[in-house]
Amino acid sequence: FIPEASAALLNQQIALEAASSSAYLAMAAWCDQHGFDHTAGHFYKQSEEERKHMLKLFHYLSDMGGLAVSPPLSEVQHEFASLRDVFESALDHEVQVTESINKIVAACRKSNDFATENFMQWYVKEQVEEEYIVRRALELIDLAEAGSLDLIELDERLAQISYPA
Ligand code: OFO
Repeated sequence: FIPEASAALLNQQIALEAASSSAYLAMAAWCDQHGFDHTAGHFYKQSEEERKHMLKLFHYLSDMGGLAVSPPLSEVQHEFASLRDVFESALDHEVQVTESINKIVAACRKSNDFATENFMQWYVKEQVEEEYIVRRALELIDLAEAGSLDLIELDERLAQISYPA
């Protein structure tokens, strides 16, 4: 059993994760086109991850007896002014996702939906990692702009960032 209100929030989150997957696919294409092959690889991987995040929610909602909705395709941004612009957009996006997840957790607490709250804790932790990776990417871009890294090195380093567990 899942409360209606939780089911509606999870369907919104499913749509947001699907939008993340599409947004990162477009960022991968931009990076590919501008010679940042390794960074493109990072975004292709990220796009797949977001689809997994979406499916995890989708299965949870279905398994709890709710109706999971396959989200319609939304508008996707394909043009970026620079690599910095790509990562700044990615950070804005991740912060929006974090806020949405926090809202779901708060709503679950209020309605005593502890099962969904517990399920959503995985996403709370995941967002800490995802935001870290994009912030670290922006720091590396700062270093490149200050002349400490060339663009080839930057491209390689961007694809190697991992969360310090
Ligand atoms: Fe699904 O974590 Fe990013 O958006």
